[in-house]
Amino acid sequence: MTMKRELLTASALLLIVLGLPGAVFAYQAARVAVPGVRVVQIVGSAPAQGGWLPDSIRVYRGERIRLRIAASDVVHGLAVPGLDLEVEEILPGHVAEVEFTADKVGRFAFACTRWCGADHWRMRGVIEVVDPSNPGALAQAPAAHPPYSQLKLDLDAPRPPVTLPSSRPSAARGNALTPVLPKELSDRSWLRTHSPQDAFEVLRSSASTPGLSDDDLWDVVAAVWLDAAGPSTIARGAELYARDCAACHGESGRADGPAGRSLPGRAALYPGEKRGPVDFTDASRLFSASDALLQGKAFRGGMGTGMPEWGSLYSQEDLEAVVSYLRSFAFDYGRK
Ligand code: HEC
Ligand SMILES: [Cu+2]
Repeated sequence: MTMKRELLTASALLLIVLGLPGAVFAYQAARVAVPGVRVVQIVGSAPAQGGWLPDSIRVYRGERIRLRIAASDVVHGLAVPGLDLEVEEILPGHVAEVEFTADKVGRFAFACTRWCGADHWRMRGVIEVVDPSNPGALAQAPAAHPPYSQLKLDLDAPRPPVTLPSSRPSAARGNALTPVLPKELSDRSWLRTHSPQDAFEVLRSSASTPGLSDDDLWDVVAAVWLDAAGPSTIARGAELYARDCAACHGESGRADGPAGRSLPGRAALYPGEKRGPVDFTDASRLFSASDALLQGKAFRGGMGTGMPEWGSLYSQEDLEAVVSYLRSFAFDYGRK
């Protein structure tokens, strides 16, 4: 017993003797500039006050960079998805730091991740990593070929009409019907490139679903969509949606977010169409669009409608996740 206590005291002493100078050195190391590390200061303010300053940062490949980020007004967050960097919280009056090695050449968009005012989504900037042996050449972003451009989809074309269900299609009811599915509906790539209306039509003309009403078939379509996305993708999409989309499209997808109200919306493209964001519970619109098309809209943005582009910030996986989540506004996936 005493033996053990003595050992504990001795090791505590040892920790103090060794640990104290270590702590002091660490403190000093944090205060003097570390050779080989370039410090870049950024100050964030809500977009109406100027956004990020600077919003364009140029570094050389191979440099070790320390971002020192301050907030001048309210809480901001900063993410550089292409460099896998994120600072979740930048409190006014504090300095947040993050360090990285600029190991790949390119243009990497960054954005605020905290709701900081009506124009929050405009709070963006870019870090350009240039090749030190050819600094004059503009860094080339790796070309993105999202599915919609490979498929040559016209994102703004009028859509075919939808056979409207009488209520929100329920995945649970669809699963309970246990239909034998035509082969298209168990093919992921078919599902990604076709609309729910296309799937409905395949089911309706299939010999394997006799006796099912149109509403039953819609329930089956909801079940198929839920199954193809999977719960973890939808959960990831829900996080992205809450962070980046709900401000305009609304928490329940009904286009009633505070930042969306005064936007031109589709009226900017076609006179007579609705102003403001798209209502994701609107089956007559959402069921005639494929996931690839909706991902394309989110990738490219809305050509003067007020819908931001997300292609510079989102990976293809992010786009898939957020679109699989926004399907749950028109399909009942069993959430509250
Ligand atoms: C600043 C407000 C705003 C934000 C933030 C916003 N949107 Fe939009 N969104 C709009 C507006 C306005 C439209 C209508 C214009 C259009 O359809 O081209 C729209 C349309 C869309 C459409 C087209 C739907 C259709 O049927 O064609 C999709 C998909 C979409 N948004 C997805 C998203 C996603 C995903 C996010 C978050 C990552 C997001 N939006 C964030 C304003 C916004
Ligand atoms: Cu912000």
